[in-house]
Amino acid sequence: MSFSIEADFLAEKNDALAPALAEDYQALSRQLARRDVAIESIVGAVMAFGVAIPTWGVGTGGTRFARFPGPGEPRNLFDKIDDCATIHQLVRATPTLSPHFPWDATSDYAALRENAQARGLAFDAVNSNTFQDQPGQKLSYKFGSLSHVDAAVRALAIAHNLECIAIGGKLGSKALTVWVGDGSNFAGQSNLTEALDRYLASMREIYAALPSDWRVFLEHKLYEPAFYSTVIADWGTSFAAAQELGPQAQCLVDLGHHAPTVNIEQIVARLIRFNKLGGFHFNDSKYGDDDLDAGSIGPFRLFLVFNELIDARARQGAGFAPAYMLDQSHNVTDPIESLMQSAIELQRAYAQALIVDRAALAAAQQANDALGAHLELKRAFTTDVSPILATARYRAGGAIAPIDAYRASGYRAHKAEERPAVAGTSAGIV
Ligand code: RM4
Ligand code: MN
Ligand code: MN
Repeated sequence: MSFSIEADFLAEKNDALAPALAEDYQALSRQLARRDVAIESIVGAVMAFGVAIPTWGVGTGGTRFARFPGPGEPRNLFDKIDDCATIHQLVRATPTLSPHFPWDATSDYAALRENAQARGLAFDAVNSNTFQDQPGQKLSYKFGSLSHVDAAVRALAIAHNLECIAIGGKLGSKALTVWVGDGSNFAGQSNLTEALDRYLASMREIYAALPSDWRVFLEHKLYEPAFYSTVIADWGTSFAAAQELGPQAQCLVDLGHHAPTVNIEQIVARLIRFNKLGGFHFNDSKYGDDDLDAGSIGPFRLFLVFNELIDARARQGAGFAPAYMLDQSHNVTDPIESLMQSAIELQRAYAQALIVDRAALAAAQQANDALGAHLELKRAFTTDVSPILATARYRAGGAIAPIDAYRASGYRAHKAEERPAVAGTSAGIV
């Protein structure tokens, strides 16, 4: 028997908190009404918000030095689905999973899809992996994959991506995310132009295999594992590659994949302008690809990204729908707690962006009132929208206080008993 959190248990926890939440909600409702914001429409929008959980995120992550496995880690994709379902049960903001292959490989994808569906979960973008060699692999990705100098290695990497599309088809996915670690560690090691040409030629073959209702997301990253040059290092290269490939190719912005001082919200605005923003890998970072929890370092920056998204939606309408995914590595926390809190932080940034007075902001911009415009953003950002988020969760059947409820349930301790540690688990990233 696999432990899950009972509805009665959750209801009891919520009952204790509901009266105080109602009071806070009323107070916020009056505050927002004075600013002509109808709180109910924000609650509705937050309830409709969804972000995909990366299957690799429910395992404990590691650093380049070590991984310290936690108790009750998921041992396979079915365990991961249990954890993702628990997260969604409590936060009601994570209805999809983004799987990674071959980490999540299994023999029966139809059964997998049914299992997820039965837990109320669906599949978002599938991620390919040509940055590691798999056991028994004949050719190595040590010196690259899609851009490798050897056509046989490129063919292997292309075939893997085609397999990911085929698996995604069985799971109901509509997108493939391609991140390659290809690059070089020494000046002169790689011909910078030819490496990009080879990448593009490989991507053309992958693009040609996409079903017509699919998209392919190109994920750029400044450095690591390559430390001198990376083939798809920045949004400019990613954009140009997506442009060459065609309309089904779009760019994916992983927040941690930029130089520390780069203006990410402006990159987002640029990609939107050229219709090439495919989606996000949300996380936070202080130095590099730290994969810290979303909103834990720079909540204002996260808000500014959502501010661009709301601005774009106002401009482009409901058809504007980038894919939202988390991509984090949890080294020192319980991954379930981190993922719940991260989803909530995204909803917070989203709700805050929704209450920006766009007319007042536009007027201040038009009048060159720099501080006035800035204060419009700050007014939204400093509004505590927590009662909106809690109310959205509560109404959707989730937990008013998800982390407290999760801790009180003893879920992790139960899983520690049910899931004896196995060697070579694919959970987490080292
Ligand atoms: C990379 C990148 C990819 C993710 C891998 C695990 O740094 O962010 O999106 O698939 O890590
Ligand atoms: Mn990523
Ligand atoms: Mn990354």
